[in-house]
Amino acid sequence: MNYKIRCFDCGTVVDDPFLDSCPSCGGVLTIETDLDAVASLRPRDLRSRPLGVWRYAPFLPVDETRAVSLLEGGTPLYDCRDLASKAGVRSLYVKHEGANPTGSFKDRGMTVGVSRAVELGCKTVGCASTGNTSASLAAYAAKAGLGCVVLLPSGKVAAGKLAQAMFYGAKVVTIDGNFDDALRVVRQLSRDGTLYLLNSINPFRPEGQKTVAFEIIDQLNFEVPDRIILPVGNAGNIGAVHKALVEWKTLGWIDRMPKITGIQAAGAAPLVRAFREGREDFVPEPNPETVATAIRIGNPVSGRKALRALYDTGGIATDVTDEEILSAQRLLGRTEGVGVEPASAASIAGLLKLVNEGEIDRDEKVVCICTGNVLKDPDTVIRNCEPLLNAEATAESVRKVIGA
Ligand code: AN7
Repeated sequence: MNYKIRCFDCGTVVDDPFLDSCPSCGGVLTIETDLDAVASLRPRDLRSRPLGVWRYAPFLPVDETRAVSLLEGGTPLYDCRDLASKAGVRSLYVKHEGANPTGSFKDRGMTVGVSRAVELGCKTVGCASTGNTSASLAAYAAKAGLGCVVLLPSGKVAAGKLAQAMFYGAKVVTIDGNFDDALRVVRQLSRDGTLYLLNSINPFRPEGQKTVAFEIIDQLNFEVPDRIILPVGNAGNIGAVHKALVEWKTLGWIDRMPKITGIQAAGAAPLVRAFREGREDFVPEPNPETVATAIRIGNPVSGRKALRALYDTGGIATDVTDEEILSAQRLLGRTEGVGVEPASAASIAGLLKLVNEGEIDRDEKVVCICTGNVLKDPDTVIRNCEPLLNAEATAESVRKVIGA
């Protein structure tokens, strides 16, 4: 595939593959897909390949034959009828990204990002992370035989994610600061050549993340949903979903755009504030705080892409409290048997809130993207569920404690 690396803000074409922002304006970079190169394709041409990221190889800017893959994507799209009726919408689908190889949506971007690193001949890759990016990068670096360095905000990464990064053999560095501080430092390490940066500021990452939107449309047999709701932290994913839909709309593969709807945690919601004021730019939140540590981010690097996605599709952004997040997480688990981590449940919490407020029409067909697996953050689950029951080793004692 032919493509150009372009500045999202000023349009400058960037040749140096190691830059992490626009040399003219400092803006965030994006890949310009050459849609002429895929214009003769039809959706059915892709259907002979298994559902997953690499079904969509003609839309990805790396050589498929040298892909570093753990068979990512191809995640379930659940038709959640009981939850739909509880939420009060016509139909509700949940895209369970926790079913990816390392348990989060990050694997879609990482297969493309690490393939790019190999293509460029890099020896060491790295990222800052609230947890999932580090877990994913560590696994793909292991698969590719690359060194891996991850910078994590000290004390604020869920146990499952920390365990994964350590397990796959990355050098795990905890930083005295939050995610935004860690990202600032890792960008310096990238500029001085210590590592190849694989945060979503690297435009190859969102290219892989586009495929979640392709899959949703594919799984719905090209019947476009009215709305796609997803949690927003650093805002890589929401911009990627938008880019995917624009590409297929441009090709005529879909005839309309779903309203893209972004949900942030109330303590880390700079983009929601900007959206409410109708601004193209946002003011960072200096002290982000939320139980959903995955999206505990105050200065989203791709924030401008997120705002564009919302405005272009007539979507909405809103924030949800920690309580709303935890209660939506339990509701999804106990109604549908789908276990997601707190940040992912923000999309469900946002749906419930926006239906109640009358912002989402009860006649809509909605897809919620749930980005990570419940096992990522067992401590939060255990803290927020009913306490364990203990019994003597007799049937009588068990009957008593379960109230039978
Ligand atoms: C479960 O791992 O930023 O808006 O460093 O782990 O694309 O940032 C994770 C983000 C949503 C937000 N849900 O996605 C990281 C990191 C889960 C996440 C998000 C994240 P973006």
